[in-house]
Amino acid sequence: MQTNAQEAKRTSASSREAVERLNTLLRAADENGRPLVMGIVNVTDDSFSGDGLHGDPAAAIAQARAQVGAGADIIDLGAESTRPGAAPVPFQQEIQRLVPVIQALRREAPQALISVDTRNAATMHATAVSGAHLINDISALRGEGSLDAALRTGLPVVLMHMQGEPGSMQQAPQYDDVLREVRDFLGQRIAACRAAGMARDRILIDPGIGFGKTADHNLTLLQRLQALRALGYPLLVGVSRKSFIGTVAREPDAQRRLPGSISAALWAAQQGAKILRVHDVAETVQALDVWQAMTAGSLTVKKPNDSV
Ligand code: 9MG
Repeated sequence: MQTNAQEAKRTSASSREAVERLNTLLRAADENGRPLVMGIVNVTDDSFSGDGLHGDPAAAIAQARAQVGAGADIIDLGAESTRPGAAPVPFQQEIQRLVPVIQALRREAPQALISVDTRNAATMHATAVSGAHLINDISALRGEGSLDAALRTGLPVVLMHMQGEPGSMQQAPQYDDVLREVRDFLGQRIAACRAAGMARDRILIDPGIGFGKTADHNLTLLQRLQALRALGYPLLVGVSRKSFIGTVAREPDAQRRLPGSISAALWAAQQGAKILRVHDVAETVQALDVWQAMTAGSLTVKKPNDSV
């Protein structure tokens, strides 16, 4: 049986390793001129994007393994649906769904970093102890106790912009100036994390495409990603199968939005996104291979994991 002191020491060593591994991959991504790929694995009941695995850990493990095989650098595991209109999931259920998947991935795909998509402080703690490497919080650590919990895990965090709550965020999103408001919000959340003692190299930011935004708001943000990069933190962008793609391409079926998703992912890469969050890993990796070779003007395609 481990004492609290032993557990704290082990957790701090593994969180230091997580920060180092993520930053090594981000540096490799910079050197190679291509973003990292984060595969989406949803252990949820939701099947809006055709990605819900009905809370089945074995299916989640198989999907994550396949994504790592297809070239994902990071796997983002979520147990609470964040699609518009979704209801919150109790943290006990979230932990119950996530922990077995994290433990299996640590054993079976040790080369991949494991991200946990959660807004709950208790889930942040439990999944960090189980071996997660990154916290992806769509509410940018504004939930009760979540900034403190994330801080104590020692893990890197993704701070995402969202207007409102998933249940109602798409009802009437409104901004005077979406770019300024998203940039100011992210700046304030960075400042809150830094003031609480979080190191610079633990923070990533995300404009939150589709979270309390119309198609026009999303397009403005994607057009001006450079202005968010100017905040000085690595930018994660998730466009995969999102509704603005359906609006632009007149495609109501989320599962038929792969071409639009790849087009938007390459645009984000061109604007300097450092991590792309995607459902279709193999297809996105192939698109990035060709984009990278064309950018370099040579046949050399170096992937982040080649250099680490
Ligand atoms: C959980 N989730 C769904 N969409 C997302 C996005 O665009 N970014 C991040 N960080 N998480 C997301």
